[in-house]
Formats: sequence, C-alpha cells, structure tokens
Amino acid sequence: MMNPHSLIFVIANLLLFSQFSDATDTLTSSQSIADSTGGTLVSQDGSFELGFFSPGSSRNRYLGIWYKNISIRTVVWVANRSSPINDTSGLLMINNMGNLIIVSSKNMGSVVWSSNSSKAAALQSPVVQLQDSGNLVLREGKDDENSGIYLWQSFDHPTDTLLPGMKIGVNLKTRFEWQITSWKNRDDPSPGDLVWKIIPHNYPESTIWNGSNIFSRTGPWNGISFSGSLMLRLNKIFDFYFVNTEEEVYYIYYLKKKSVISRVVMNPSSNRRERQIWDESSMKWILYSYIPTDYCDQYDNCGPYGICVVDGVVDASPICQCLKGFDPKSPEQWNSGVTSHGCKRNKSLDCSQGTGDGFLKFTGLKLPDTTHSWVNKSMNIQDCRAKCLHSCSCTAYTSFNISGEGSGCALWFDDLIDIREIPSGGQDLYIRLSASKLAELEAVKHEPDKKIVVKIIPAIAVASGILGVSYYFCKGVTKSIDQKEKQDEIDQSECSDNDMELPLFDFVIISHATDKFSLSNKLGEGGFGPVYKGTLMDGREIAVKRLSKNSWQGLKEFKNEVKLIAKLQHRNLVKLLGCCIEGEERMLIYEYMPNKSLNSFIFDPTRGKVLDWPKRFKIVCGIARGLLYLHQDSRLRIIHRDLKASNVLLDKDMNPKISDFGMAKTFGADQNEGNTNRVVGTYGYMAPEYATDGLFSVKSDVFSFGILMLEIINGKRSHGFYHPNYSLNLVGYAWKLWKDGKFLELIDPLLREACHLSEVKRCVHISLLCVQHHPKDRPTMASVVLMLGSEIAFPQPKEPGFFKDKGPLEAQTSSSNIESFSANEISLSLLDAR
Ligand SMILES: *[C@@H]1O[C@H](CO)[C@@H](O)[C@H](O)[C@H]1NC(C)=O
Ligand SMILES: *[C@@H]1O[C@H](CO)[C@@H](O)[C@H](O)[C@H]1NC(C)=O
Ligand SMILES: *[C@@H]1O[C@H](CO)[C@@H](O)[C@H](O)[C@H]1NC(C)=O
Ligand SMILES: *[C@@H]1O[C@H](CO)[C@@H](O)[C@H](O)[C@H]1NC(C)=O
Ligand SMILES: *[C@@H]1O[C@H](CO)[C@@H](O)[C@H](O)[C@H]1NC(C)=O
Ligand SMILES: *[C@@H]1O[C@H](CO)[C@@H](O)[C@H](O)[C@H]1NC(C)=O
Ligand SMILES: *[C@@H]1O[C@H](CO)[C@@H](O)[C@H](O)[C@H]1NC(C)=O
Ligand SMILES: *[C@@H]1O[C@H](CO)[C@@H](O)[C@H](O)[C@H]1NC(C)=O
Ligand SMILES: *[C@@H]1O[C@H](CO)[C@@H](O)[C@H](O)[C@H]1NC(C)=O
Ligand SMILES: CC(=O)N[C@H]1CO[C@H](CO)[C@@H](O)[C@@H]1O
Repeated sequence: MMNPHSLIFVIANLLLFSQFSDATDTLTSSQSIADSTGGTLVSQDGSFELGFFSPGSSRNRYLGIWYKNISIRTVVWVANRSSPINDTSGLLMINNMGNLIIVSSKNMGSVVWSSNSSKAAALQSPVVQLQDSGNLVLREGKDDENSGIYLWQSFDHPTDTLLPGMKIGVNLKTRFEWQITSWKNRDDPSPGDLVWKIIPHNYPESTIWNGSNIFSRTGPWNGISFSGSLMLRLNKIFDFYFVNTEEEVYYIYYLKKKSVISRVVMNPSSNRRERQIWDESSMKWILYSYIPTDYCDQYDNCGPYGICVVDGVVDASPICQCLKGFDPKSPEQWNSGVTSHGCKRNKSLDCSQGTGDGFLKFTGLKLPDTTHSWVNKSMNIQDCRAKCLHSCSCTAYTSFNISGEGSGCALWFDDLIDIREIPSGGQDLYIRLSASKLAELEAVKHEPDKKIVVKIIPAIAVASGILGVSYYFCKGVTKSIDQKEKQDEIDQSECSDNDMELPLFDFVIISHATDKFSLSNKLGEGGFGPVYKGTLMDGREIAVKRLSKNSWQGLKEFKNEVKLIAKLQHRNLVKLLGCCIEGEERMLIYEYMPNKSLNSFIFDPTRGKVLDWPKRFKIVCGIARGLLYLHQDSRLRIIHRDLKASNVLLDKDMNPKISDFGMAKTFGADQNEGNTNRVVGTYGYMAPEYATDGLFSVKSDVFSFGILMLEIINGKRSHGFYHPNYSLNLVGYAWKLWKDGKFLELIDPLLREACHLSEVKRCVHISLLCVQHHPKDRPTMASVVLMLGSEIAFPQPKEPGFFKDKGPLEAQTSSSNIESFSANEISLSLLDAR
C-alpha cells in the first residue's frame, strides 16, 4: 500500500492523465501513462516505445519497452517481470519521492513496481525519458537534458536482452552486476533458468548459467575476443569492447550502422544466447550467431584434463580426448562414453627445482575455467613460465592478452577443466608435464625420422599441437633434398623461419606421387588448372591442383592466401593439406575424394540410383552447412562464386565436401568489394545480378545453391535443360510445377518410389526462395540451414529470376534492384577478412 501522500498523488494523476495523448519521449511528475487508455512513450527517433503489454497468450499486463518500428512486437525490457497486473488498471507515474512507480489503480494504488532510487528525492523536477537507445532514464528535468546524470536507468536493470550500449559485467567497487536472464517462456517474462554473466575472476570470463550451475563458458577475454568464441572477430554488424579496469569489468557492443537492428537475447525456447538481426524484407529475426554452438560448448563435458573436439560442425559426434600426457582416469567408463571423470597424468609431476617439470604447448584451444587463475597484465611470457614453474601447484600458463605480440601472464592453479578445440582459431596454452613425460613425447616424435623421409605431412601433427614438429619436418625435407641432390631455397628459408602454419610439400615428392603428373593420374581440369591424383610413399592419397601460371601475384601473397585457406576447416569443405612451390609452379595439395564429384552421380541414370532420397537430402544439408561456414562461421568471409555439382566432391561415405572455395575470392582477378570486372562462374548457376552486373554477394552463392538443389531433386542439369512439353529452363519449370501444385513431377524418376514427400516439398520450396530474382528476397544460408532442419513456416516464393527460357545475359536488372541489393548487403555479407 502507498502512503496517503502517494494516494492523493495517484488520484490527482488519474484526473490529469487524459492530457497525456501526444506521443512524446518524456514523462514529467504531473503526467502519467494509463494502461486503460493505451498511452505510451516513444523515443525521439521513433525506434523504441514504452507502454503496457501482454506477452504471448498471457493476459497479464506488464510495463515494457519494445521496438516501435518492426512488425513483430519484440519486447527488450520489462519493468517488473515477476509481478504482473492482472487487468488494465496499471498506471505509470513519478511519485512524490521522485521515483518512477507502477501502481494498480484499481487495487487502491498499491505499488507494483518502483525504480526505488534513494537519491531520487533530491530531484527538483524529475523527468523520465525514453532515449533513442531504448534506455529509460530518470533525471533532473531542469538540467540540460544531455547532462547524462541518471538517478536510475533501465540499462542498469537488464532483463533478457542486451541492446547496443548496454553493459554486461560487474562494478567491482559496488559489486553491482549487470546480468541477462531469460524469460520463463514466451508467455511469462519472469526470470527463467538461463543467466548470462561475466564472472570477475582474476581472469574474468563470460559464462551462461542454468540456475546455480554453469551451463556454458565462452572463456576469458584474450584481448581480441572471448577465448572460446567461435564467432568471427571481424564483422560488419557491430563493434564490441571488453573493459577490464580496477573499477569495472564489462562487455559492450555498438552497431556500426543505425539502419541495422540487432540484439542479443537469452532465448528460453532454444536454451541459447542468440544474436539476432532484423530482416525487413522477410520481416523476421534472423539468427546471426548463438552460444552454445555445439556439444563442446556445454560446460565440462570431458572432465579434468579432457579436451572436447568437434569436427567444426554442429551435429558431429562428440569426442572427448585426454590431453597429450594424460590418460583416462577410469578407462572402462571413458570407453563406454562416460567422460566426466576426466583424465589423469601419465607421469606425476616432480616439483623439484632442478630437472623438475616442463611445459607442453597446445594450440587452438579455448582456455580452461579461470576460477583458480592469477593474472599479471605486464609480465612477459618468459617470466610467466618461470613463475608457473616456481609454484608447484601451477598447472598451466599463457599470455593474458594475445593481441599483437602477446603480453601479460595468466596462470592456472588447479585441474584444468572445460577445454575445447576451436576449429579455426583458439589460442596457445602451456600445460605442465613432468620432464620425463616430455622427454618421452619428444622421443616418440623423433623416432620415425630415421626410417622414412616422406612421413612429413605436417598438417596432422600441427593440428594436434605437438611441439618440435617443425624441426622434424624441416629435417625431413632437407634430407630428401639432399638425397635427390636438389636445392630449393624457398623450402630452406621456410624451414629457418620455423613457419609451420604453411605446410610445404617438396616438389620432388609431389612429382613422384603423381608419377610426374602423368596423364593417367589426371582427374580433371578445374577453373584454375588441372588436378592430379597422387599417392605418397606412405600410401596416403592426395589430389594435386596445379595452378595455371598466369594468375600469380607474388610468392608472399600466395603463401599468405594459402595459409588463410588452410585455416578453413569444416567437414563439408575439402581439406587443404598444404602447397608446393617450385620456381614458377604453384600447387595446392588436397585430401583425395574417392567418389569424385556429385555431378558424376546425379546426372547419370545408372550411378544416380546409388543416391536415394535420404542420401541426397543429407548431401543438400551438408552443402548448406559448408556454405554457411564459408559465409558466416569461418574467420574469413568467403563467397564461393562458382558453386556447382562438379565442385561438390564426395568422400568414401558419400559426405559432400565443397571444393574450390576461397579460390575465387583469393585468386579471381580485378575485384573490389562486391564488384568484379571478370565474372567467374558457371552458366546455369549464376545469379542475375552477378551475370549481368558482376555484383556478387553471399546471396549470389545462395542462388547457385538453389539451382544445385533443383538439380539434385530433378536429376537434370540446369544448363541445357530441356523439357518436351514446356519451353522453360529448370527454374521456370520448377516454378510452373510449384504454382500448379504439381511439384511431384519435378522429382527425379529414380527417386519417386521411395522418398519423403514433405521433405522434398520443403526442398523445392527452399530452392525457389533461393533463386528469387532480387537478392534481398533470397534467404541467407543461415536461414536455409534452419529451414532444412525444421518444419517452420516460411514465405511463399515469388516468381524466380531467369525463369523464362533465355540466357542470363539477356535478363534485365534494373538499377533500383542494384540499389536495394547493395543496401541490403550489409546484413550478412561479405568479404570481411581484409
Ligand atoms: C522505420 O522503418 C521504415 C521502413 O523500414 C524506415 O524507412 C524508417 O527509417 C524506420 N525508422 C526508424 C526510426 O528506424
Ligand atoms: C488479480 O487481482 C486481484 C485484486 O488485486 C487479486 O485479488 C487477485 O489475486 C489477482 N489475481 C492474480 C491471478 O494475480
Ligand atoms: C528499495 O531499496 C531498498 C534499499 O535500497 C531495499 O531495502 C528495498 O527492498 C527496495 N524496495 C523495493 C520495492 O525494491
Ligand atoms: C537446467 O537445469 C534444470 C534442472 O537441473 C534442468 O531440468 C534443465 O534441463 C536445464 N536446462 C538446460 C538447458 O540444460
Ligand atoms: C592487449 O594488447 C593490445 C596490443 O598490445 C593493447 O592495445 C590492448 O589494450 C591490450 N588489451 C588488454 C585488455 O590489455
Ligand atoms: C602411461 O602411458 C603408457 C603408454 O601409453 C601406459 O602403458 C602406462 O600405463 C601409462 N601410465 C599411467 C600411470 O597411466
Ligand atoms: C607484474 O609483473 C611486473 C613485471 O614482471 C612486476 O613488476 C609487477 O610487480 C607484477 N605485479 C604483480 C601484482 O605481481
Ligand atoms: C565410395 O568410395 C568408397 C571408397 O573408395 C567405395 O568403397 C564406395 O563403393 C564408393 N561408393 C560409391 C557409391 O561409389
Ligand atoms: C508431355 O505431355 C503429354 C501429354 O499431356 C504427356 O503424355 C507426356 O507424359 C508429357 N511428357 C513429359 C516428359 O512430361
Ligand atoms: C523494483 C521492484 O519494485 N521490484 C519488485 C517487483 O515485484 C516483486 C514482487 O513480485 C518485488 O519483490 C520487487 O521488489
């Protein structure tokens, strides 16, 4: 109940509220907002609105802030999430203590919620304002309104959404925490299970909790990003910062463009923290990234000294491994999949000062839980090592800040838990092992050195992070060169650099493996030169792409590019093992795919039978995931520009792997941000805007993907498609059948008997969306992956691009189309890497 003063105030306000009608961004002490009359505050620029609402199917009323300008009501803040009003008697006003309150006018003015600032009483003329950022602030009305001193602000009391400019973290002086807590469900904004918070350990880290248990860690801030973040560090959507001072530790982000609407929300239905972007064309929130991303993001799957390794994909089977030098604590349970006990040292530590212990360097990791960590921001890495060695309970060390040369020191003083592999990133960690174990590991590494020269493919060894492999590798190369009386300065200098990021193959070895590039070993001719099959001396099969000689910049650029491509690792991309440089020659060495390319199956009436519908659907999903990785999940942003059936290779289990990625971006000539003079690509797969204007984007890849999907369903090539009864191309034919409700006729006769009709229908639907004329009408690959994987409703396709029977070069692309295309491009594209 209110005190009598307040009650009188309520009544006075009840009389006054009718004057509050114009949409304004401020509320003064003589005004109120009544739920019953639907009054609201609107931020000055019209982006946010504050008022009473009922979430989902609930009839409860809450005070909240939502985006004014988007068609789906999206609430970003709720005043009192756990005490709703059960009718429309709510009233928002400033009380005589200067605080903002919600009262239920029906219930004799009982206070449902209060901003409860003890300092508010000092205000002479309190004013509440909804700012353009979505922040609701209580401030002095007499001051200059930009004075920026707020007695209270909603940004200090976040609910489930982190808006640009909001902090998440801790004020170390007052211990005040900014946390993000999910709703219970979409009908109930009261606090749910999932909470996102920054834990201010010595080495602060970002964590998601489920009730009182850690659910997922993103790891400590390493100067560039959170150590366990799979997300790219560069993006066109937002800038982000992590502030770590004596006073405060917090994370904050700002949008690069005002026209983009993006938020981070704890989603109780997916149990994830999601970054979403509003897509005006489809009038939907699009998922940009999320945590946990995969099984390995769940906290402590593999126990102490275990490492969680996922093959870079969401649905790969989980693998817990013991760190090198450690063995499962209880091997029986471990082998039956119970990994929570973790691993123990193979040789116990010997903390005597003399011979004692040493460290093994691991790379590409998410750093372990930092609960028992220690940090010195200025210490160098040598002193850091010494400090760790000096303390018997120190288990690992690394640089505190990996930005630039690396600086500072972080130590761990307990069992190392929740380590995972980060497929194309992560950082180094030096883990303490006994000197005798280190010596043992070292010996194992050097052993084969004496026997065979060719066991030098370093990609595998480097991936598992063994120290000293480079030494071994170089030695191998040198030896082979000596034996063949051959001198290659490049390889030598590479070795002295110890630059093992770029696995270099010796020309002699490749030449031998491919039988001197014999015709019988030629697999085909790609866009960038011929491809040969090779067999290394240890029996491993490789594919060698010999690049045509005219496309080169300098040697250094080539090496840099190859290093970048080598970092792209995903199970649906063909793996680059390394390269070979010899004089003018440049070669790329890939893993060999025994089942050749997709086109050798789907367009062949006999071999086509091997691929039944479930296999084809799996292939479609695999290609989509590979492409999504290129577009969005890899550290580089790659637009393939030549996706087609012959560029999809199949491994021994018929898993699809995209090849030639990175080539177009890296080696295609004359390009600048999204516009190219030289259109590379393949007739029949090219998007209209790309074929006619050379404009490319992730959406032109989506177009090619749509065509490829139609081909997989139909079993006919898009290029040269002919149907006796219609003079239409494949897209036009598919569109006609779709419109006439006869999509069944589109299905390859080889498939018709045994296929999952609703799945096929969904695929036809998605492909038609992908081949829409306007790039903005096409979904992103993220949406495609979502649509493939779920039964959600999605928009009806409009008439697609190029549906009439004419070549792309005749198609019209209006200038307005180009405009909307480039404006849209920001959304989820493009070529960020450089
Ligand atoms: C609201 O949306 C319209 C249409 O998308 C746009 O033109 C306008 O600039 C937006 N206004 C604000 C304040 O974002
Ligand atoms: C609704 O409000 C009335 C009056 O305050 C109260 O007695 C009742 O318990 C409320 N119902 C619910 C479900 O909160
Ligand atoms: C208001 O704040 C005081 C202390 O600052 C606290 O004791 C009290 O419970 C708060 N009241 C509400 C309704 O939050
Ligand atoms: C959170 O914890 C509760 C209780 O332990 C459990 O039932 C629920 O499944 C957990 N949620 C997630 C997303 O793990
Ligand atoms: C990390 O190092 C970089 C470069 O030396 C520096 O600019 C940055 O401020 C450092 N970050 C932290 C959190 O210490
Ligand atoms: C250490 O590893 C060796 C070789 O794998 C194994 O035989 C031995 O049992 C291990 N020792 C311990 C204590 O696990
Ligand atoms: C951090 O390291 C620097 C350089 O080694 C040293 O001078 C400083 O005293 C250390 N600070 C702490 C708190 O240990
Ligand atoms: C794919 O390759 C594997 C390994 O070479 C082979 O066993 C299998 O029969 C091939 N599958 C088809 C469909 O050709
Ligand atoms: C073409 O139309 C005729 C007559 O409607 C039909 O019998 C024939 O099957 C159609 N051909 C194909 C390939 O669909
Ligand atoms: C800030 C505020 O007034 N919070 C209140 C919201 O309602 C709950 C009861 O459901 C109170 O306990 C809070 O103090």
